[in-house]
Amino acid sequence: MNDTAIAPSSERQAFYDRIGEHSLAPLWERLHTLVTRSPATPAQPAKWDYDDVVRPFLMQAGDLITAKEAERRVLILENPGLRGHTSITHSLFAGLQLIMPGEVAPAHRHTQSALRFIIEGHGAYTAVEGERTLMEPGDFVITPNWSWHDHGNDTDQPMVWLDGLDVPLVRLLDASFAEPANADSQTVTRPAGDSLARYGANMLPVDWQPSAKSSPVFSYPYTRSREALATLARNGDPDACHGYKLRYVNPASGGSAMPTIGAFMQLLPEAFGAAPYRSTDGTVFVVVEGKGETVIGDTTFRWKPRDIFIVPSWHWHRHRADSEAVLFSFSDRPVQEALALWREERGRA
Ligand code: GTQ
Ligand code: FE2
Repeated sequence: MNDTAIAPSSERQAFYDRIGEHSLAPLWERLHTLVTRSPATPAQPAKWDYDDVVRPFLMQAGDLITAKEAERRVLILENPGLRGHTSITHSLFAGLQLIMPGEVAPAHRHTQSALRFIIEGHGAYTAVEGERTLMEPGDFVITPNWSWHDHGNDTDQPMVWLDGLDVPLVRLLDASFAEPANADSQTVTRPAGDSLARYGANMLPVDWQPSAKSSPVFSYPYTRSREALATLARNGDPDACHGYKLRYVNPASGGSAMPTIGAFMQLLPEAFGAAPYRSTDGTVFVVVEGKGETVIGDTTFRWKPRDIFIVPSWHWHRHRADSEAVLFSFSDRPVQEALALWREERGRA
């Protein structure tokens, strides 16, 4: 790859200046940075240490501003290669949201899709379209695009979760719409657990036809995901790159839970050393259980529960688990697959 632009002679530069005044530019000065032989993301590998770094700052934010005033009290996990862009990968946003006891994050809706992956606290709720879901660590909860949602904490402990949204993707497409609700909290119209019973028991209501592209199940409890992984680990051999890995699905379609964001959970057995892997979907990982490390390129990131790390597009990486480990992850893979762009490559162990 040749990274250096052809040095323009002063005559060429004068020409560029003349055409620039007419909103014209020479493609030949830029083509090599656009149509690259392989992905050249500005996103960098990075890790956020939850217990020692992020959590103390998050609690300080709790003293600084209320959830109501902030609308959402979130610390953005901003990729060091994308500072100022509010992005963790080129297409995705991630942040850690804190709700203190007694607080409400007021109801609104928007065209951005959101996932919540619960980090700490027990029993605060997210309400989606009139149904409250109580949250526990390891639960995966979705807020499909254009669905009303508010969050509230009726417990006596702080509640923290990771937000994953397609904000940068929607910005790229200039397709953002949003509106606040009339009241801070939605009226509860269905009991907690209703959508899980209705759509999440490997059954669907007879004669029901999906009206949206997102999953009708709002909550994927950790107890169920964890049990599935434990059973897989007892019953067969791990994948060389992923260990035991499952993806969260929309039960009505078999596709991802939301059209723009794919989410996954994997179990790495004790002392497992994964083979190298890379794919075009830059991926955010959250450590749920266990200790280990992930080597991304030539940097080793040590991790423990609640740490968050990012593997940018097309970066070779390999996971190693000291003790049995569980990793949650999300990426824009469904978007890339729908557009026939997604690629992966496996290396030798
Ligand atoms: O909880 O509704 O991190 O609308 C960013 C935008 C969270 C939310 C974020 C949002 C939310
Ligand atoms: Fe929101």
